[in-house]
Amino acid sequence: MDDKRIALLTEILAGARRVAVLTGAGISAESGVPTFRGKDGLWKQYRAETLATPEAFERDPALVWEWYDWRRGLIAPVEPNPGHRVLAGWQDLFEDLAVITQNVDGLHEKAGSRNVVELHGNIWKVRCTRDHTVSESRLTPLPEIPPRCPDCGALLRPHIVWFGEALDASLLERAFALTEACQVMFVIGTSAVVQPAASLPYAAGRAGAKVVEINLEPTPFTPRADFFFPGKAGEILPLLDRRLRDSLRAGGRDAPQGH
Ligand code: BV8
Repeated sequence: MDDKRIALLTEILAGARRVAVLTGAGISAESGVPTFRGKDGLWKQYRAETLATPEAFERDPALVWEWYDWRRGLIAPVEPNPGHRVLAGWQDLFEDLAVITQNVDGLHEKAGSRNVVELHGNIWKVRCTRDHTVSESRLTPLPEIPPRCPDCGALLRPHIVWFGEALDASLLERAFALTEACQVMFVIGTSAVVQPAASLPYAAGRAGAKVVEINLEPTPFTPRADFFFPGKAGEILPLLDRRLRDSLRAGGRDAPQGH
């Protein structure tokens, strides 16, 4: 890790009040949650993009629910990793720290993050296809596939945004507002291709924020990043956290040891 770059970023962070963080599947990889791209993105022979669509659900709701039941079974036992925990800890270091996630695994909240915008929904929530009531369901495995609404018997669907479906307008608005108001934006563990989430880092740059990307490998956004730290989020974030807290304490700020 380039020490001079870390020192420069730590200085910028020490003066920042509003920070926004965009996360993707990569931040949960070290917790054991499969990512979308690459060999992880496969379930049986289906690509995630073909199962996570209203058409697939229309065609075969049981198959789509089998896939979500499998993912819920994978996610239920896993714990947040040091990457999630550092972000939760940063809530006490900045005046405003918001996490905008594409992940549906709920691990940011599990790590203690309070200000989380779940752009693509949450795998532990279901929605009635008749009256769109949203409720929580944590049963794994699901006793019945496809599950039905306990009130009206209609099919339940995951409360998740599928490809070709619009995101919740108020959540998207909030994500862009947080992005355009921050002084520093982190872009962590996302391949930065899925829209509209992938537009957020560019909006932050246009609004004058410093954008910091952390990823195992460069992404289409990397040429526009002010800082790019290649590597694992669960290793790089704790390092940045230690350096930031050291510099804040050196500056007389009360910044207790991190997670
Ligand atoms: C919409 C919920 C329209 C599902 C998800 C052509 C051009 C532009 C756009 C489109 C287009 N064709 C279609 C579109 C639209 C489409 C889109 O963008 N498609 C892409 C593929 C081109 N977008 C949509 O369909 C959106 N809706 O446009 O609606 C509309 C508008 C108005 C009215 C009606 C309709 C909806 C998008 C949301 C879909 N739902 N998830 C579920 O989870 O089941 S998207 C899903 O895929 C994830 O949520 C996430 O957003 C995306 C996966 O991306 P990542 O999270 O980044 O994960 P990935 O595996 O790709 O990458 C992981 C990265 O981490 C890698 O870079 C890797 O190197 C790195 N990494 C790995 N380990 C680590 C790490 N980094 C650090 N540390 C590590 N340890």
